[in-house]
Amino acid sequence: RSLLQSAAGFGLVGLTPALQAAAPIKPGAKAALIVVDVQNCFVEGGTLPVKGGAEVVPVINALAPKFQNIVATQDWHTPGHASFASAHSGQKAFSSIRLNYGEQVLWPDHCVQGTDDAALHKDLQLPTAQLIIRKGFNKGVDSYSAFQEADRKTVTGLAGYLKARGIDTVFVTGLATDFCVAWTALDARKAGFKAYVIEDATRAIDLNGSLAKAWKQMQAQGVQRIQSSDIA
Ligand code: VGL
Ligand code: ZN
Repeated sequence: RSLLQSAAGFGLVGLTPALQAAAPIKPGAKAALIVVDVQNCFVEGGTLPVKGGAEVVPVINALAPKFQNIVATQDWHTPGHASFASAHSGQKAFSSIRLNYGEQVLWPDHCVQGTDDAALHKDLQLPTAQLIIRKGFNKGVDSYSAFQEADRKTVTGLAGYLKARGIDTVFVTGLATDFCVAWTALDARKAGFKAYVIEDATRAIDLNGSLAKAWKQMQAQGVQRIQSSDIA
């Protein structure tokens, strides 16, 4: 036996949990799939396209039949919304400014209420979804999270809705991993839910390291990072 083989042999006991495939997760009556912002604006051809954004559609469509509870969200901005660079003179998209509630990334005009750009992706199949929650409709306040606006005070009502229906666990999917998905998962934890992010059912914007930062924050808050193949 080489030194390496012995080390591997002795190490096996300690390594076992990492080597074992985790048992599949079966979402029950107390779990909800949250499908975040799978809208035309966030896929190729939209106003704020996320690289590979449309690739989440078949993954989410395959997950949907495994859930008894499904909530979809739509980014739903007013024209001239405070999160648009165009609403601030001299500001460029993807830069950052301070608004009265804190730091705000400025985006191209996107997901304006009632436009085709803001519609859910046409191939998204969620016939059993029970609630569509719209967010970011207050002109002066952004809302990445499906639970709470960026002022960190105004709630959307989603936590109350889920709790009233006995739901204690959320599985977050959609766009974008590092903004609306991450903020939704983090606020789910804050509101006392068990939270998973299904990584291959998301795609990221990744602006100045935002994706790595988001995963780090999520891990620190107990959000579990899983793959769609982990769901039974
Ligand atoms: C989002 C930027 C601006 C998102 C929404 O859905 O992640 N990102 N508005
Ligand atoms: Zn937005």
